[in-house]
Amino acid sequence: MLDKVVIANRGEIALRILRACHALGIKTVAVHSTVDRNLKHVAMADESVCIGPPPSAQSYLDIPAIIAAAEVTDAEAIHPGYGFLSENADFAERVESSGFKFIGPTANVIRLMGDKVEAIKAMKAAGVPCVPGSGGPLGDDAVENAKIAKEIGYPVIIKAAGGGGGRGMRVVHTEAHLHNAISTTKSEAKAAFNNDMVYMEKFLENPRHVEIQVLADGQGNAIHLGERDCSMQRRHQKVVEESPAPGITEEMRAEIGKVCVDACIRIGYRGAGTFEFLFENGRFYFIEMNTRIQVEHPVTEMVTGIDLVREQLSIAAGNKLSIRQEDVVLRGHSIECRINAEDPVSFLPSPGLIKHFHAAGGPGVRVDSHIYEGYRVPSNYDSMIGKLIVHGADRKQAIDRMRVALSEMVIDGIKTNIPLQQRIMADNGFKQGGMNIHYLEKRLQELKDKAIGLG
Ligand code: MV4
Repeated sequence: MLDKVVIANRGEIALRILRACHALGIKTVAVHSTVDRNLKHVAMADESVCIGPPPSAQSYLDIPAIIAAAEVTDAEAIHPGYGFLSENADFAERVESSGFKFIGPTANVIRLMGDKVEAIKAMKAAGVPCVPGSGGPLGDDAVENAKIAKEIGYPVIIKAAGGGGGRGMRVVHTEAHLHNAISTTKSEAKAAFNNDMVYMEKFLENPRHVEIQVLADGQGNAIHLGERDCSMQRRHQKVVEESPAPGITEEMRAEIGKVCVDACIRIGYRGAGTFEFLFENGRFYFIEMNTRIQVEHPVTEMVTGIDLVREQLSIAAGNKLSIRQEDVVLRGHSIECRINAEDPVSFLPSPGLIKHFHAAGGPGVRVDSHIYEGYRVPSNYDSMIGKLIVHGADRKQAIDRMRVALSEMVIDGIKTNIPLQQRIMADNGFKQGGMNIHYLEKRLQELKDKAIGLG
């Protein structure tokens, strides 16, 4: 097993990684910005290093500072968590060339998946079902582009190759708007990602977001751990996630799961990863792959009983996968509610001092959070302050447990989205399950228009 790990992240995921390390007897190094010196995992870590001022660019994104922290503490590996440097191929490369293990895939695989055009090409070649599209970057020939769009059929979506996660996209409904949409997306992509490459896909109007979790050891072995439904989102920020996805049969899961596993082996994938699909009319369409541990990984852990961060650490230590596909059994249903320090109506961030905190508890209830009474939520980072995760024998029991858990949770001093989550748990569409990616935003708009409650 690894000897000592630098946790190159903050908040709840830094704490999650620290717990997995300590359970395996791995020593931990917390790196933190000045404003984060009171983070819970910093107090619990074997060692800590302050790497810079509050702005992420000068701390959690400062590659030399993080590598220097690994050097001075004589660490063996670096875990990037999610966000920050987690999908930065140059970071992975510099970690490895400095003699440390990067807890994730190789830099080349991160780079491949970071270029959405190349990622789709690789997945298509591996037999993964993709959205009908241009199959490559768009050129400057307006006539040729119009021909591609006509073949795909309107509406189409123009996406930046360097984008992902909802950044740099534009929907086009008619040929009259195509040329302008391509030009605008290109110049925005150039400014945002320093890469003006764009591609075209058929725009799916009412899909669900369903993603497949995989684990691979980079030694020819890979497994899938079923799917998560992440359709409950607002402005590309997931709000509620669950596993299994309502309506996905065992046969569908086994089929798409095997496709993802075969693709992992084909591209030499290593570590935990996620295949993101749009799911519409009973079919899966690959859109992108995430090469990191994700925020919503706990719902998969709850239904499989597999500790994903432990597996990441084991794979990075050079061990072969110890779990066979036939040993992966999905049991019951799990739901995660993200808890954000924000106004539940305006969604504006609400940083500040936490005056009282009581965590929810009881059977099948898990709280992944770094907050405590007296902790001050800084304004410099993402507003997510934790996740409430429940498990139940079935979806109905999971919703019931979440409803009770949300009502037990006390976070005083700042505003949180707990009231919003309570309304979602009581909403008829959510209770039915299988709502599409537009459902929450539509419901919130109705709420504004009519000033009525969800449900
Ligand atoms: C799409 C799509 C419809 N058709 N691609 C947004 C995030 C990025 N990962 C891909 N996204 C989308 N791609 C095609 N061909 C709709 C979205 C989309 C979306 C996807 C997943 C979750 C939430 C979303 C919200 C708006 C749009």
